[in-house]
Amino acid sequence: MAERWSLQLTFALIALIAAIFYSGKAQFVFNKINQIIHGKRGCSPIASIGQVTLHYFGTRGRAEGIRLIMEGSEIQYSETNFSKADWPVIKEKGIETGLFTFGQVPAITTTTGLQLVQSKVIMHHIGRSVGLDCDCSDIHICETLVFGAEDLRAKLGPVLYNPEFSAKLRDDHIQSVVYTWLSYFEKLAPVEDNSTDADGLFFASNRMTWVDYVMFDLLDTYVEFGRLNFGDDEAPTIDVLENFPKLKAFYEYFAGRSNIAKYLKAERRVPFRL
Ligand SMILES: N[C@@H](CCC(=O)N[C@@H](CS)C(=O)NCC(=O)O)C(=O)O
Repeated sequence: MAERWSLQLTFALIALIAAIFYSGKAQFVFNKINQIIHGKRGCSPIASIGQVTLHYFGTRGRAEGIRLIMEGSEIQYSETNFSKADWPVIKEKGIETGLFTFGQVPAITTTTGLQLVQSKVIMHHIGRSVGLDCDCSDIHICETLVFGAEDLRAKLGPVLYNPEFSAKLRDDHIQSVVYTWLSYFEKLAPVEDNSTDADGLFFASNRMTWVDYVMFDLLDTYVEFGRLNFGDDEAPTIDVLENFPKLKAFYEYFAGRSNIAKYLKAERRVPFRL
C-alpha cells in the first residue's frame, strides 16, 4: 500500500515539474517559492546577514551608500575607520587573508561568516537580505541605474582628490559633467503616479529598493559637492538639483524618510570632505 502511494507521489511530482518546465514559468515559480521561504520581496531574497563590520576609512566615499542602506534597514554595524597612514599595512594584510579581494575597500564581514567587497555588490546583497531587491521584471532597469550611477561616480574622484582642487575645478566639473548626467537621470526619475500602489517616489518596482539608496547616495554626493565652501565669496555654492525637479523631489522624499532623516542629522555621520 505504502509502496503504491510513494509511486503515485513520484509520478505526480514528475508531472508537476514537467508542467512547470514546459509552461516556461519555471523561473517565476522558483522566485515565488524563494520569496515565500524568506518572507521577503524581490527577485532574489536571501536570509538575514547578521551584524556587519564595515571595513573602510573614516570617510564617506564609497562606503556611504552601504551605511545608508544599513541605517535605513536598521542593520547593526560597526566600522574599522582606519586612517590613510595605516592603510598600506592593512591593505597588505587584507590581500593576504583574502578579505580585500581586489586590494581595495569598502569590504564587509558579518556575524554569519560572509565577507564581501565592491560597494554596489555589498549594497545589493544587503538589499536582498532585507527584502529590498528589485522585482525580477525590473532587474534590467535597476542595473541600468546602478551602472550609470557608477559611470558618473567614477568621474568624481580625479576632480575631488586633485591636489589643485579649487572652486573653479568644482564649477567646471558641475557644468561640463554633472549637469549632463543629471539630465539623463532626470528622465529615469520617478514621478507621483496615483494609478499605482506606490506610497512614495521610487526608481523601480513601485516600492523602495536598494537602487533608491544607490541613487540617493549619488545625488547626495553631488549636492554636497556643490555646497563645498572654499571660504571665498567669489565662489558661491551651487544647488546642483535646482534644474532637475524630479530628482529634487526624489531626493527630498528619500531624505525625509524617518531612519534616513535621523542618520543625515546624526553626529556620527562623517562630513563630506575631511
Ligand atoms: N569598485 C570599487 C572601488 C573601490 C575603491 O576604489 N576603493 C578605494 C577607496 S574609495 C581604495 O580602496 N583605495 C585604496 C587603494 O586602492 O589602495 C567599489 O565600488 O567598491
